[in-house]
Amino acid sequence: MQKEITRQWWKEGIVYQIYPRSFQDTSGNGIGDIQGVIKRLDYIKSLGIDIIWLNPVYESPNDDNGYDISDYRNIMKEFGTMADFDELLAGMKERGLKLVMDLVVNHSSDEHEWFQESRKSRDNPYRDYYHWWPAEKGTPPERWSFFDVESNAWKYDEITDAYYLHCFSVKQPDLKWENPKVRQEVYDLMQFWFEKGVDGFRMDVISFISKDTDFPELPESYNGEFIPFYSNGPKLHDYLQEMNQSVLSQYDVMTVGEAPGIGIDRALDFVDEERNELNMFFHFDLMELDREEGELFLMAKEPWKLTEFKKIHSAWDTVFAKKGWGSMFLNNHDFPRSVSRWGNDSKTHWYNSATMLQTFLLSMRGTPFFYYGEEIGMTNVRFKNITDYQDINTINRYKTAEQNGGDLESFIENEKDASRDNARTPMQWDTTDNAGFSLTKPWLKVNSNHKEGINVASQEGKKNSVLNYFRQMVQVRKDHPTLVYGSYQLLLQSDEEVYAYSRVLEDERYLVLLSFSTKKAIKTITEIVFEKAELVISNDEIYPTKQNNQFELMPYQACIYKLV
Ligand code: TEU
Repeated sequence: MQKEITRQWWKEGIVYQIYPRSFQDTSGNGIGDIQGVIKRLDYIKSLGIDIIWLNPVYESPNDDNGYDISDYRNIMKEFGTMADFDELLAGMKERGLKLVMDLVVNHSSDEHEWFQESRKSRDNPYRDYYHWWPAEKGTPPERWSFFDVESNAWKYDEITDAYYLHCFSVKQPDLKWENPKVRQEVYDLMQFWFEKGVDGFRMDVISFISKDTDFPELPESYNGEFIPFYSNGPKLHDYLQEMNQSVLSQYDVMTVGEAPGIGIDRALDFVDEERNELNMFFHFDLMELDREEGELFLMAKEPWKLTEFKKIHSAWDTVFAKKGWGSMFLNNHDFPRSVSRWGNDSKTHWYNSATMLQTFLLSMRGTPFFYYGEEIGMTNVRFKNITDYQDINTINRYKTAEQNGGDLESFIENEKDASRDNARTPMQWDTTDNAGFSLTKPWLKVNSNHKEGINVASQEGKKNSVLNYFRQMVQVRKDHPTLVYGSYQLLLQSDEEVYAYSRVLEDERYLVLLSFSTKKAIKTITEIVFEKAELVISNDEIYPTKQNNQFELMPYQACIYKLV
């Protein structure tokens, strides 16, 4: 049955994520800034995208590059001023671009005034803004922390002889959502940004906000995986509904929650329209595909399989077939570059695989999220020395390995594929020494392949460039609402070389063929009946075959056909 279509700008829009630290430096300190984004607005507009998601730009001591916020109503000094921000927003509105900000409210920085007050005394008015465990109760029950060298989420604080909870670094204490004052503070700051005119929020680890504040010992059912355990908070949906009622429902805005630990079975709890919570969320199933079981940062020994890749996307499409709406992404600031991870960044296959993956994202149901540099096929940097890494995640896990006498060489081998810094190297604008990102030494080394064609300037005037294919494919999605709203049917389910599917809306049908193989592939589509397949777009030459339903694909070729 065809789902009833409710058209929304955030369903039809294409998102471009900007990690401002790495996008464009204009102040000359080696760090990207807001003026840098302003400088590149015409470029961004030229991509055909509609929405920018900006990673955190708020005041922050940068323990975790802006995900540790010390003032939610001010701009990070390295990035500029509020006047710069206002100029950015105005420049975007002029160009018809929407702005989605990052909302990081599971935790704040320990340098936020709330925490500074909270730690002063046990009866401070802000005490209850955070989770404290008085030392006289003994050592608190085990909780795991992402960026803690000891993996311990409890940090002892001498001033009040108590421990505070930090699911991320020691400088990211968790806010206590159980306190209604905290929730009101969050709604107020959201309102502040909406009143300025921002168009929505991407909500950082929103699935973690609710906690059992008795902090019981881990239950018997606990299986060693903290992420799903953290995302199972008892009041999570009460808070999201309250947030919706208090703020979101008053504006025409887009919300996308980052939801580690949320599987298919709980998906609709967040996005079923009737529940009035969020519009979309990011699941982590794909991000776990090439990782060891339960280990988000450890590459699996076995290569990932295309059939599994298809299974994940097909299953998630089914969840939202009747209710809710999905999101599609292949990389972001936390995960390696898509072409290196899901495609093939060797010289031979780079162009086809980068454009094939773009075709995939732009021909699936669900809002597509691109990450800066993906439009030019930026690749993993694969740093060899620990001194080149800047990410707290890599650095602190390295320290842990060092302390435990772990194998540091294999640690670095793993980080070459897994580290978040792979995705954070500066945007490659041209072939000059710092890739046009900055006139001084960038905060994180530039990938040297900006000299070999992976940069905007070299690709701009070239017909067959990853960049220009991206623009063309964006236009294809815009011209064909079936690719946005149509139903999805998986074809060639058990094939390990080609991902094939149809998209159907009323009497319009499209066939999408994506090769994930380094070899030529000849496939016959038998699941659907058609007489003629008219080509809509392809990233390689088309080789006609004898039968109508047979297709020969070059390595990593992508084609979309209209079926008649
Ligand atoms: O990430 C949350 C998250 O679940 C991380 O585990 C993510 O999977 C990890 O970074 C992968 O390496 C969010 C932000 O996206 C991340 O940048 C922040 O560091 C984190 O929250 C804390 O705010």
